[in-house]
Amino acid sequence: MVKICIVDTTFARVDMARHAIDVLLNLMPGARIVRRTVPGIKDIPVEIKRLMKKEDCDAGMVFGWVGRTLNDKISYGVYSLAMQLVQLELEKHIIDVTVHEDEAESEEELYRIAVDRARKHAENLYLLLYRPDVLTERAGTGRRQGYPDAGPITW
Ligand code: RDL
Ligand code: RDL
Repeated sequence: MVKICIVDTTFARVDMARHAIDVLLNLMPGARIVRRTVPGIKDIPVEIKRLMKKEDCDAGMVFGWVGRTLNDKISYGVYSLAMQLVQLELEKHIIDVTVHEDEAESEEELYRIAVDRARKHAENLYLLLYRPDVLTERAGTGRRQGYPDAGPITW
């Protein structure tokens, strides 16, 4: 039975994990999901690392929301690097689903980006675990999460 650890934040303005869990359980009906929530992105790396070890999860997903200010962007840089280190140390994939608040002006568009990114990256986690062949088939096809696919460049 596959086990997926999830950490998200109260800082986020959309409950992205809920949408990702919906996709994960559709693709992997037997999966066990363990979820924790922390205040902000800088609290995620230690929480997900501890949870992955304690629960012996096979893979993880983290959900971050980055505000519009320079301080927020610096926080994201620190967080993102820490998440890479956690993955290298655990030797397990932890998909990073992050929405930057300045990706869109309207709340409607931000919501659409957040849900689409969460759902598509949940599928990506399934593919990383069970269907790496499908990802290889998609190599070079300009896939995007949160937006329509950019598509391939053929020349
Ligand atoms: O450890 C407590 C906080 O420092 C931590 O929760 C931070 O992640 C909070 N935080 C910031 O301090 C900040 O400047 C966050 C952001 N920006 C941000 O853009 N998104 C967050 N947290 O999730
Ligand atoms: O762990 C899931 C994703 O976070 C990871 O696949 C990222 O590499 C996806 N990604 C971004 O989040 C981003 O802001 C990518 C880019 N930009 C990018 O420019 N090129 C990528 N991925 O290959």
